[in-house]
Amino acid sequence: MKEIKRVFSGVQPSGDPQLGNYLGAFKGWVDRQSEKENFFCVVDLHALTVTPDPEQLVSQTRDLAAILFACGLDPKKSTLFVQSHVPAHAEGCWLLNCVTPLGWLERMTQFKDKSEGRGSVSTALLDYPVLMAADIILYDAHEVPVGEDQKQHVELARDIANRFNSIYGETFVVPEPVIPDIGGRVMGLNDPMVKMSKSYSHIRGHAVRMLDDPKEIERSFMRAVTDSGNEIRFSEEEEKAGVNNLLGIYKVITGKNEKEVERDFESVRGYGDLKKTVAEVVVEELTPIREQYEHLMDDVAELDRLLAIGAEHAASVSMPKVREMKEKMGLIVP
Ligand code: ATP
Ligand code: LTN
Repeated sequence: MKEIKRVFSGVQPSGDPQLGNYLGAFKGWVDRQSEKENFFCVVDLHALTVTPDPEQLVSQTRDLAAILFACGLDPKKSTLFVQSHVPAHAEGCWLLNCVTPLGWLERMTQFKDKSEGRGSVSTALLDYPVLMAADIILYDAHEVPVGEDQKQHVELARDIANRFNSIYGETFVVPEPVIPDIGGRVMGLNDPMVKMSKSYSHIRGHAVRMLDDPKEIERSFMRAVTDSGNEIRFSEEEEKAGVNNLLGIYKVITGKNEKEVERDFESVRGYGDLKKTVAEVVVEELTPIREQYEHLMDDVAELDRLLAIGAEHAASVSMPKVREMKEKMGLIVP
């Protein structure tokens, strides 16, 4: 089995990427890309589970890839590719379906949340975590950097890897989720009890979108829901969730610890100034990313070329793994 530690993570092209994606996932991917061998994937097949508009899916897939490069993913250090460009993922998913008990999938909280209230959901929505397990284990990834909301899915990937290994013999590395302590859960600005999410980024005041211009970002923060008090401190209390969220965002971006953050706001009077300061650091962080994104989108052919190189490298790792699975499972491999 592989000696070098591998990292795998993915993101769905399911809407406008938002600050939570950046702080909970992309920033950490970029900051640590020199340490290990990295694979990052725009998971368009996962996005299909909720039947998006085809034209929108095309543009969201390119946009997301460009944003990831713009955040600083370096093709020399990280392999970035589009999931559907590497057939091993869909094929591996089918093979893993055959060892995954249905009950494991029915228990997934994301499935329960996403199917709630819908008259009918696709089979693919239920199967979503098996495709995600294939993504991860086909690369023998040791580490999966994700936000808190994905922990249960990575644990399922561990269970599936263990099950396959115990039926067919050692085949997969059993992956570990790696969750950042605070950026792991950025909350909605309109409701600090709900996770900021790109599927809700069209709802006014919910999310800061990564490509919003500075004025829009400032407006979103100024509207952020807080409490009726005026104490600027980290807190687990439900009432302080809004302020806690703003401080958490500031903390991850500045890289300061909680004491230093609270000290920065010691002499600040009222939440208006807190919101303004947090908006400023976010604007400073996102502006170069937006500019680099615009630059990359000026040459879509070059973007597609980079993604094709990524897919080729990804396939060179995952296709042999699928072959090994097939042989072990008793399929004739030509
Ligand atoms: P969707 O609304 O389509 O589920 P999402 O915005 O929740 O999208 P995903 O594509 O599901 O984002 O996730 C991409 C990565 O961003 C994952 O690692 C996920 O854990 C992380 N992430 C998403 N939202 C947040 C958030 N609010 N705080 C921290 N991390 C987040
Ligand atoms: N379900 C993940 C996206 C995802 C993923 C993966 C993350 C698909 N495949 C593999 C890590 C590893 C989400 O963030 N919603």
